[in-house]
Amino acid sequence: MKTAVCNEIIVSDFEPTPEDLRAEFLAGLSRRPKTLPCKFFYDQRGSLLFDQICELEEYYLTRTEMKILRDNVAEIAALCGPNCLLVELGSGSSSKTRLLLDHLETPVAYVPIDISRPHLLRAAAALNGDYFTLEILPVCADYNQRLNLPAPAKPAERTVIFFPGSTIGNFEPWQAVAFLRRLASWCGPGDGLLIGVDLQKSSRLLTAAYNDSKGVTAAFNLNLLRRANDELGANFILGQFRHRAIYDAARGRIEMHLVSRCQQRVVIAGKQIDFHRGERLTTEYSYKYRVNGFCELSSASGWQVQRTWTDKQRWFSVHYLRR
Ligand code: AVJ
Repeated sequence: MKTAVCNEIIVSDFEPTPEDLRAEFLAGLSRRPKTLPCKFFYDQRGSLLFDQICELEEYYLTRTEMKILRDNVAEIAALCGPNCLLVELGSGSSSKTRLLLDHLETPVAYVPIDISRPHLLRAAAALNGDYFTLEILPVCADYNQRLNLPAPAKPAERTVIFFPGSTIGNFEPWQAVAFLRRLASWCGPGDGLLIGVDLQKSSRLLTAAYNDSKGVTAAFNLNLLRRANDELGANFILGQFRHRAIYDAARGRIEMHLVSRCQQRVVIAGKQIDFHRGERLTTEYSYKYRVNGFCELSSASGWQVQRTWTDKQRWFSVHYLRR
C-alpha cells in the first residue's frame, strides 16, 4: 500500500490499477451473458453523474434514505454512542455523513473508503475544513479487496460502519451474506453497522428510478464504455449501445444492461469482442429486499438487528446491526 499526504490529510491508497481494470473488463466480457463490474462506474465523471442521479425526481432512494436518517438521527447517535470510529463504504461526496457527524457524540475519527480517488480527496478536504477536531483517514480502495483500516490517533469506544445508499443491493444475495460476514470480521463484539436497504415496490416506480427522463442514468451506464475507450484503448462507439433497466420481480432485482444496437466488433486491450444485434451487456444488479428478508440475511451473516427504520410509504429501510 502507498500513502500520500494531501492537504495535510493522509490517504491510504489501494486504488485499482489500470491492470486491475483491464483484467476485470476482459474477464467480464468473456462471460455469457457479457458483464462489466458496476464498481467501475465510479471514476471522476461517473461519480459526478451518480451525484446527479441522486438529485433526480425519479430516483427516490437518496432523499427517502436521507429523510429516514434525519427523522431518527438522535436514536442513531445514541446507538453509535460516544467516541466512535465511523467507517463509510463508498463514501462518494460524504453528504449523508455530515448529518451523522453533526449528531454523534465526540466521534474519534472518520474513515471514508471510496474507489474514486479525486472524489474521495475532494470530500475529505471539504470535511476537514468543516470539522477541524475530527481526524479524517481516507482510504482509496475497492472495498471488496483485502485492505487494512487505518488506526485513529485516539482509541475508539466502538467502530460503526456506515453503508448507505442500498449499495448492498449490488451484490447477489449470497455475495451479500459473504460481504456482511467479512464486515463482521473487521469488527469486535458490540460494534455496529448502519446500512441502507431499498425495498421491493411496484415495478413502475422501480423501473422509472433507473430509466430517468433526463437520461442521466443512461449516461452513467454508458460511461463504462467511455472509460474502456479512455483507459484501455477500446473503440466502443457509444451511440451503438442503448441503456436499458428492467425489474425482475421474481428475483426482486433491477438489471441494468447496455444493449448492442447492431452486429459489431469491438477491440479492447488488444482483444476482439463481437456483439450481435440486441445482445446485452449486464452492468449492474440492484436487489430490492423485504424488511424481513433483509433481517434474516443479516442474522445469517454474524449481525444482530437492533433497530429498523422505514419511511411512511415503506420504500426504503435503514438498519442498525450489532456485531
Ligand atoms: C448506489 C449502487 C445503490 O443501485 O441504485 C443508480 C447505483 N445505478 N442508478 C443503485 C445506481 C443506477 C445505485 N447504488
